[in-house]
Amino acid sequence: MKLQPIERRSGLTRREFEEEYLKKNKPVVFTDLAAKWPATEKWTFEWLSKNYGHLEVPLYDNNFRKPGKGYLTPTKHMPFGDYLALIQQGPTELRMFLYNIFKHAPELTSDFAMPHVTDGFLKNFPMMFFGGQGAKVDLHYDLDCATVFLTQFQTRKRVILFAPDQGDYLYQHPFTVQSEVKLDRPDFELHPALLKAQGYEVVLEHGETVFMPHLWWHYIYYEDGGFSLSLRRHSTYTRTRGIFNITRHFVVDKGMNYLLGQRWTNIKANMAKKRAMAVL
Ligand SMILES: O=C(O)CCC(=O)C(=O)O
Ligand SMILES: [Fe+2]
Repeated sequence: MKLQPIERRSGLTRREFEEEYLKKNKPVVFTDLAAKWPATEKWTFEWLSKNYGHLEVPLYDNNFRKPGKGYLTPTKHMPFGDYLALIQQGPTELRMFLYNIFKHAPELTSDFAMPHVTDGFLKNFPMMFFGGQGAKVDLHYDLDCATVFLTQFQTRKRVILFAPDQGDYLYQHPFTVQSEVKLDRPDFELHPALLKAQGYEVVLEHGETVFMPHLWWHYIYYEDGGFSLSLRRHSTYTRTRGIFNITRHFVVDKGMNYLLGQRWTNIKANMAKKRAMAVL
């Protein structure tokens, strides 16, 4: 497996970004896209806790994708303030996502702005992700196929990306957006094709934003407990493709998981293995 660093750029104009990165589907890290946002100063653990600590939030551990009854359901709920204290204290795999904090705190949306570097941002879909030190997001690509601008706050987060054409080396599970490999402890005996995968890597610092082209694989590791904001963008193509993926996910994958449980996971794993064998 070969990972090259993602380029860091500052002062990118719209024209430069669109020509050099967006049109080429090439990732980049903006060091200053969020420089003028009030959020970069204001959103500290203390401030969030003081103002929104009372909100009851859903949390997930790494088992939320395990087949069966608990598939994609939260592990527990807790007041947001307690959760923020927990991720500041030390390692925990508990993450908070799929919770629209902006619905409960709409004023937070005035602390950032849609980037000027291109069009098509979904103004109504900002999302926040929280995790403790050591938390990880297994390798996947986003179901809605949007292009993602992920901005990191306060602490560091490692992001590993692979282009869509690397799917076979990554043991992609058919009918889903999930890869079989665990990038925190890669097993090259189990997954020999992974050795051939070529990707990109960066450790995002406070205030930095990574541009992830649509359909790109991403793995995320919380170097420290912290949080990010994702802003999403669509083109006509990504929107159509996204609707297809979402339908497939809910109809095929959730349906088969319900019917077959662990057997469905095994079937997907076998198909992933066959595809990887073919590219070895
Ligand atoms: O940063 C995270 O915790 C998850 C981010 C992610 O998967 C995404 O923005 O699509
Ligand atoms: Fe994602």
